[in-house]
Amino acid sequence: MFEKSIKAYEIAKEYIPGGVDSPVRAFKSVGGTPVFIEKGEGAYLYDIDGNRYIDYVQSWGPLIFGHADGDTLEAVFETAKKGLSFGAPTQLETELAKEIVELFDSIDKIRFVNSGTEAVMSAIRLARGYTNRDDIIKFEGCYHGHSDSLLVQAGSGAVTFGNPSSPGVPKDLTKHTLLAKYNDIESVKKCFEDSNNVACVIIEPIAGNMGLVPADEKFLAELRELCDKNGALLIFDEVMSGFRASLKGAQGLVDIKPDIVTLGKVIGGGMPVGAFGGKKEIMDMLSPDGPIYQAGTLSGNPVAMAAGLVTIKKLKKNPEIYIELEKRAKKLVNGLKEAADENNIPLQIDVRGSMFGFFFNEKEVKNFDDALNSDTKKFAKFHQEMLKRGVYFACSQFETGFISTPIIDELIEETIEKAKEVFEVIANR
Ligand code: KE4
Repeated sequence: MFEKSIKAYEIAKEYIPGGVDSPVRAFKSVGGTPVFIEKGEGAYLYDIDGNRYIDYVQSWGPLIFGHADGDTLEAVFETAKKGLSFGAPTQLETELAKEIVELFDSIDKIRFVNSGTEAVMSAIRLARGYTNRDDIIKFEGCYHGHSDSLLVQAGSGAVTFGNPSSPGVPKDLTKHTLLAKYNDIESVKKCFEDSNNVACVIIEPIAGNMGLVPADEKFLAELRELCDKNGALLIFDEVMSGFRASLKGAQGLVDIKPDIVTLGKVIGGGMPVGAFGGKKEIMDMLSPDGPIYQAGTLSGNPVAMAAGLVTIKKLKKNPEIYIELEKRAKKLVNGLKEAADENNIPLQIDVRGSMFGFFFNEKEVKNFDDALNSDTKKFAKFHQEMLKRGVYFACSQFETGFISTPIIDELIEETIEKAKEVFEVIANR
């Protein structure tokens, strides 16, 4: 079933560390060989062995209209014919910026970069420069890309200052990153007691990197108040939830306004795009008008802008898409839950717009400690068995799934039928 992928993986590992260009793709937490993809079409991925999968990863979120969307490809082809990149301003950047600014009350101005990591790294520098403070607060279990200040794990004991979570990240840097517990406002207050030098708090308002764990609205409101009280900026990292949880991401679901927003994934329509935006008085601190430096050779390149523009315009023209995608997401997770219940397998499920998650866990998951109590062995078995049956879920318990427009009810029903088989296999092991 996977012969060619197995061979391709061996060869890839000779030239690329771990055989992949991003670690999660290596299937380390679910076992087996990552399947090498030949092509994507609508709801489906096709691997080099000719297997077809219903794809609930959708490139980790960007492809809200599915693989090889006709409108997006046409925009890319037409724009590419005029040149791939100029390193000079184009009106496409202004057009996409305008589409996003008009949607978000919290964004007066926005700058494009090439990844979510770059967006967050730049937003952190902007917050530090604007407040003239060095410390930041992040939450255990939230992932914001791989810039040094954010590769931090909880320090020992009660201290809130973080330690590097990866070699190569200087302790001198991570001592400026304090860690709080998601959905726990007391832990944030503790961080503000431990530092009077906090530039910003950064949070995924709907966490998608510990599995799907939405923040309680009350918690976000208290977070907003705490930031105001302490003169710190609030950054919503909506790289994943932006245009996925709703047309306005988490900000379309809760009435809390951040000072800076980071975006990515869907705004590139499958091409490399990240962005960070916020109030004019903050954003105007950026070079060339302001003193805070940030730059990028391919930032705002016309081909990526064209892909993002056609995607955002289509979403804005059809906002009812989100109601439909949420219905399908709920149909999927409710079907999984029913099948798991029939086999006495504990499963926690949740949905936010087109995002869905499920934990092999006895209790509701409210933070990273809860998430870590999940049965990752059961998850791995589920992933492997579903893959063999032509269903491609995220290859880690600590990720989120996505419904895109070509994933229609019939495919969700097919997925649920296959999950029933797999839960029986798991229950009878
Ligand atoms: P990128 O640098 O990978 O484009 O974005 C980093 C990032 C920032 N903020 C949030 C909330 C994110 O979810 C991400 C990236 N998400 C992961 C998926 N869990 C990307 C997949 C990967 O690492 O390969």
